[in-house]
Amino acid sequence: MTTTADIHEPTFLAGDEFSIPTFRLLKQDGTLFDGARAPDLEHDKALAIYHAMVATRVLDERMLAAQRQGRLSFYMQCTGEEAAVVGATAALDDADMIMAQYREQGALVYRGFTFDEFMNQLFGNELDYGKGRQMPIHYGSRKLHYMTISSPLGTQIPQATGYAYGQKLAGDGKCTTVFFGEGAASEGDFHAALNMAAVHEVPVIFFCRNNGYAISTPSIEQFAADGVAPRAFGYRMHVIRVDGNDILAVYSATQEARRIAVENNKPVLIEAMSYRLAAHSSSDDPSGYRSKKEEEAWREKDPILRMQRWLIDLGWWNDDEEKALQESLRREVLETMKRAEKRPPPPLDSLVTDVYADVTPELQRQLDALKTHIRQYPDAYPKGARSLDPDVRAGDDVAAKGGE
Ligand SMILES: Cc1ncc(C[n+]2csc(CCOP(=O)(O)OP(=O)(O)O)c2C)c(N)n1
Ligand SMILES: [Mg+2]
Repeated sequence: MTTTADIHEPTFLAGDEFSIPTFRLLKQDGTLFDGARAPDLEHDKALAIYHAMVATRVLDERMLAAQRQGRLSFYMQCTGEEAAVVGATAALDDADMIMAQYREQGALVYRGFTFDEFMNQLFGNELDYGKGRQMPIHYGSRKLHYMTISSPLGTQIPQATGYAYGQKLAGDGKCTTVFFGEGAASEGDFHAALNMAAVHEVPVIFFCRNNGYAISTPSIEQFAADGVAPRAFGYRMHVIRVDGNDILAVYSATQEARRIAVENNKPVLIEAMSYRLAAHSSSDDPSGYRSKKEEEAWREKDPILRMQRWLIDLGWWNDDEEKALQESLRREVLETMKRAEKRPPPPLDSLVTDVYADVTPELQRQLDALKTHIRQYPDAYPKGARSLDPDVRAGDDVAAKGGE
């Protein structure tokens, strides 16, 4: 425990003496601030980062449009926060664990999750790793060390501490990065996670995306303190606030955070200041709670444009390449979407086959009752659904033909 000096007057402190600066390297015009030094980012890696940011933006635009056309039930965009998410991921080892909230698809794009894999989850078809049991955007990939998304806010934060504790015990030189919004940081789980991580000295990076809103609640109405960063002091944890729209600053801060986490077994808190440029989700309409003027001011700080200008200045990118990239990504999104839409859903039996080692009699009874119901009311179920008999392939579908 820290010993402190005695005082003999009741003197209260409110933390006002702490003012947390924001780490910035890149100006919006693509040039560096005076005295700023760009991190070591070689040509291929810089372009891989840029490619992932643009791919995330294009995927988000097309999938929101698909939701509006009624092809998809739900979607969430990362728009405006691509630098924070992709920049952080690029600074990690590819085998480090990532536990995300739900707006971090850029991390998956960077690690190589294919558009086909995105689409299979979004449409809940037979190739979806989650077997169609979750809403769209609940991605996960064992291969890419990306824990499956779960909707209840904050649950992934203490899980990250636990996972990182396991990594420390294994001594494998890996760490865990957990992403969450400034809104989720108001959950009790956030505090439990930070305290446990600091006490047990585990290699975890707490990456807070402060994007200004928790659905319709602006961050100024969420906490009285100066954002989320000062909370680290309460747990005696390293902390940095970074401009989340500055790809170089995010990359550099996360690289250093990883070094502290892995070499010293110390947790680190990063607060990335950004803005959620799109609606909270496809079910939200921000015009009811914020002005176009505010959105426009942030559009001027677009992280993709900022990086693009830096790349063009270096001679690593040009307008023709930009146009070709945009076109090929759009085409790829549309092609993969069409493919995924056509695939049948997972077999009905998969609802119960891996809940327990063996299907329990009660689950079997429920499955049989469901099948009876589908046979009775085939028109109420999606056409093209697989046969109720797992041995019969789609096409020989019973429900789609109007029942047995
Ligand atoms: C425990 C819990 N409470 C409430 C919700 C509903 N909810 C979903 S997203 C959200 C806002 C989260 O805001 P933030 O953490 O800032 O993330 P952002 O959406 O801004 O990326 C809320 C309240 C939930 N999913 N889980
Ligand atoms: Mg938020």
